[in-house]
Amino acid sequence: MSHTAEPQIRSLTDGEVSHFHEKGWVFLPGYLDAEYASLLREHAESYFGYDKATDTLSGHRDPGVNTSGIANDFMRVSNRDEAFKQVSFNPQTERNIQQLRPDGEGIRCLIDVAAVKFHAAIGEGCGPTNYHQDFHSFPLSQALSLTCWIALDGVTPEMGGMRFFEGSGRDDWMMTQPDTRDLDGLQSVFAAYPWLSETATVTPPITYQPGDATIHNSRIIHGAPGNSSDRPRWNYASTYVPASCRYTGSDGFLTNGLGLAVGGRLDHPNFPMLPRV
Ligand SMILES: O=C(O)CCC(=O)C(=O)O
Repeated sequence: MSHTAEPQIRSLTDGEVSHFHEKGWVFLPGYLDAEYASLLREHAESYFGYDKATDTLSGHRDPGVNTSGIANDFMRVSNRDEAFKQVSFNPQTERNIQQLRPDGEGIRCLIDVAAVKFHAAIGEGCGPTNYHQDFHSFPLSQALSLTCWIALDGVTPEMGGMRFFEGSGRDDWMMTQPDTRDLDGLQSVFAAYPWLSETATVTPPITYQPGDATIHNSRIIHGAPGNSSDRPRWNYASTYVPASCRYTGSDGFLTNGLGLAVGGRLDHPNFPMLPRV
């Protein structure tokens, strides 16, 4: 899709960087300018076949869209759409990620995803995001990847604002994954990992304005309630790793079958470097 606008992505404050290091996540109000967030939402609406005026699915959905009970997503939308690419591969994004996870060799993007958690009237993809840690999906020597999750429209708690188990990433334990228990509620997580109640505090579901973002590390337990509102929840999430990280050879849906050398770098077109200035 074509567009002419340039995204305005702001830098991080010292307080935000400290919060991330201490808590494993950080809320970034006004991270991307709201106008550009709305532009991305419009592009996403068209890929997902959603007509805002009538609040219906038009039936035409891009073949890149995957549907599930939890959310509908379009992985690597930046390969198709320059407007998304200008955010996930922006030099300011590189500077921001470097502040949180410095690497002299640079930063790679592992995956970027435009997603929508629809509302009940649409009837699909409105379920809760089960509580999980991300690093199971990424078999890398430096497990601490970062995900930047940008709201493309307002997100209220009822729409499924993200929640984080602050403190859950500090200890040397991990959730089993995939967890056969249905960890879609806070109580089910505490029941499965009772010691968490002593070490972790759960944040309330976050309210986002268009362009607000959170960045979380891949060890923190996080999830989201389902969308019980009457509006879709739109977001764009990109996951970054330090370029010096190496492939461990373990199972991972992004790395399986790519012919990556165990112990080698992620030199593969699926994992491009971010530009530096
Ligand atoms: O969008 C959500 O509800 C969850 C996203 C998530 O788990 C992630 O970005 O790591």
